Amino acid sequence: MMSIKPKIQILASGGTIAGLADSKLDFLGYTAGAARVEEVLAALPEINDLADLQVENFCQVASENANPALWLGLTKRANEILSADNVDALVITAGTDTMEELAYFLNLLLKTSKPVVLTGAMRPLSAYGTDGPVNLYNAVAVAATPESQRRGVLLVMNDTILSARQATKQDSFRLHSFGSGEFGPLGYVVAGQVRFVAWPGQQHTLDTELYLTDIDNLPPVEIFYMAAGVDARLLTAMADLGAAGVVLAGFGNGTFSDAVKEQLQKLLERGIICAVASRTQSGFTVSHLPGLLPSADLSPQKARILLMLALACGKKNIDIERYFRLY
Ligand code: DAS
Repeated sequence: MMSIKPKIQILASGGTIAGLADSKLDFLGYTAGAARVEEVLAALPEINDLADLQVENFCQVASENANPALWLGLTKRANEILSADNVDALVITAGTDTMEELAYFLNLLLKTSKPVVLTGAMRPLSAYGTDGPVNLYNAVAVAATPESQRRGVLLVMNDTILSARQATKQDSFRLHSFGSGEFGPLGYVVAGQVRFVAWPGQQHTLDTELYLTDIDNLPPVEIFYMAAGVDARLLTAMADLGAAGVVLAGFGNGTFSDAVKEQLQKLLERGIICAVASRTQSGFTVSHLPGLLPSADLSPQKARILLMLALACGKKNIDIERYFRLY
């Protein structure tokens, strides 16, 4: 009997998976996003056994140059692709430096139950032992699996399936760079064999109250990183430069110095929405100042994404506090 393959669209946005250098030993100084995704696929004829693929090069950037405007454009295009009847799932290739932010951004805004999988690489396409082609193969295998539906946006790197909300880049150059800390992976994928072991714990995609149609611009939200003796006046500088919100990467469970407290109070009086995350890698935060919103267990960089989107949708403190717990 003839098997019907799923129709999967690959949307490429650059990164190391499309990185090229003159030397096969150049693992660090290559040009990210130099190749088109067709060049990655050329190394992978077996991928066509998994799915009927369509490809689109949305952009070719190094993800350190990504920004909310680019993420908004990518999200709009992804929503368009996912709404087509002839597309069963979407795979997005991206740079790993800000992949966790893009993944969470999509997780909050895409309105679909179809699988959406992000992948990239730690070694450029031109290097010995590049992980890009096998990561792409595994990402397509995960996207082709009906079990991936309704799990929110997934991130596939180094044989591991992670939730967009929890995934974080936790190593600067090694292949096992991505993890989810104490939350653990959602599953594994080895040479295209997929095994899920968990569901994401928070609401995502169809279940969030954040809609792209409400969003034209994202208000600026900055991160202030606590360190002993840090100059608290920099918080006021952020506000003076136009920040609509500030995420404090606090100590421990969300603490900060008296000097920072004084500046935070001034920001709150000016109507700037302030949230507190933790610079620790696990656990949750509490609010040590009235009006300061605890980000639960979101990292500072993901708390910033949620705060930006909530502010863009015109949400107020009461909703944003709820979103930090639910999303
Ligand atoms: N600089 C990196 C980026 O594009 C390379 C990578 O890891 O993809 O994010």
